[in-house]
Amino acid sequence: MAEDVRINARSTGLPPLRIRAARVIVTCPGRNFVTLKIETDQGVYGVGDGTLNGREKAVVAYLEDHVIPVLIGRDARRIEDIWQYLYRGAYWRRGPVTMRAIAAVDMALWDIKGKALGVPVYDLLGGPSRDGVLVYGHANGADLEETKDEVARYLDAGYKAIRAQTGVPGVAKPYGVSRDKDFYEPAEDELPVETIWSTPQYLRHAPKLFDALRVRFGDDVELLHDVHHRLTPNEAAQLGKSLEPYRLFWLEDPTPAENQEAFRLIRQHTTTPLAVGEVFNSLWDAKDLIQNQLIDYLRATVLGAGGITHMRRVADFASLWQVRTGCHGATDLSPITMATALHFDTWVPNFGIQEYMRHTEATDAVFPHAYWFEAGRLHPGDAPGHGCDIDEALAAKYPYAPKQLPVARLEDGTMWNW
Ligand code: GCO
Ligand code: MG
Repeated sequence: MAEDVRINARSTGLPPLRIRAARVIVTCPGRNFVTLKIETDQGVYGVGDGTLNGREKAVVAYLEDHVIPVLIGRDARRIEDIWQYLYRGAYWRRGPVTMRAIAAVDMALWDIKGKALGVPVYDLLGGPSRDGVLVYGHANGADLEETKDEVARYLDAGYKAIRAQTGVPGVAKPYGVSRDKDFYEPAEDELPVETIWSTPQYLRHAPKLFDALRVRFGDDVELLHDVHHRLTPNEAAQLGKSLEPYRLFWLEDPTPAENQEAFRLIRQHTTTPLAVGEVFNSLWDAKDLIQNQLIDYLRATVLGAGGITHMRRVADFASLWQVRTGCHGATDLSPITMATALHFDTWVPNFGIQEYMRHTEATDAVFPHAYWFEAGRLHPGDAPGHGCDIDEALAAKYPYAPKQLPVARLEDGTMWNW
């Protein structure tokens, strides 16, 4: 008689991993990061990122007051059940604070499960779909000449895809142009810096940037550009049309996306690929854009959109309409998010590209990680879990410093979209 090989329906191959403690670590190695550390009774711990640029303390309070108390004693193996508990149990569903708190828990739980099983997270998701994750870097300059030189520098560094942002004549602090060419950090001051925006100046200047870049670098380099929510739908249609000769990889955030229907107007006038979603926090923010094929890339990521557990669903839904991922990866997402996103990127079938704004050396020291850059791609490494940790002793040397993102006004003083 063959041995009874029925598997106990409750066994997962792992012993119960009871959550015995969890705490939030806030550190500011040049900019603020919010990290959740979850410890289990088996000695395995995991870390997750909960950073929300300019609103970090809101996520800290949400985690400390409303999440950690309900985590203690739960089985860390039950990633999905804990996600559903925190999402449905919140009652006040969705929103950037709630979903980043859930994301911090989710990243930490996937990290724990990978460590407990001794496998990298991408193997838990279904294994690699690619060798290395195509990334894009951020070239920016005060004027066309400096921007061209910065693109050349990123090409020399091995990037295959480069976002280009440049100064706009008559606009004092345009989006995406930084003093430090390697590290772009917009949240510079305790109170929001007021910037002025001129759409007419911008619409006249943007095509000149990409004409200059194609003349100097030819067609091989993938060029991206971020409009950063500054245009009306019709203005975005004008811009998309004017940039068609330069074949951008994508035009990002052309107009605010609360009204997903607005993208239909842009789509009617231009074939320039569109990317949106770094400010989205759930599939519901993108559902109409995806199913009406109004975008080509979705910028939501494991931090903003509730962790791997939700991002898998978002990506699968997007794949039905051939929308690809283009995860947000600015410096205000910690190396824990970058590490976790790279495991997601390594697995996800409808991968597009990963943003890669390098962190400072101080940040990389606080968050030691397994991922590395080579020939225009990031590689997650094969450490168990997501491969990123936090050096708590070093983190403690960088106390929280209140910072806020800038705001934007039009030249007549009208509040606008930063
Ligand atoms: C990007 C984003 C950033 C945001 C920043 C806000 O495309 O990387 O637009 O530059 O402005 O993440 O905190
Ligand atoms: Mg952006």
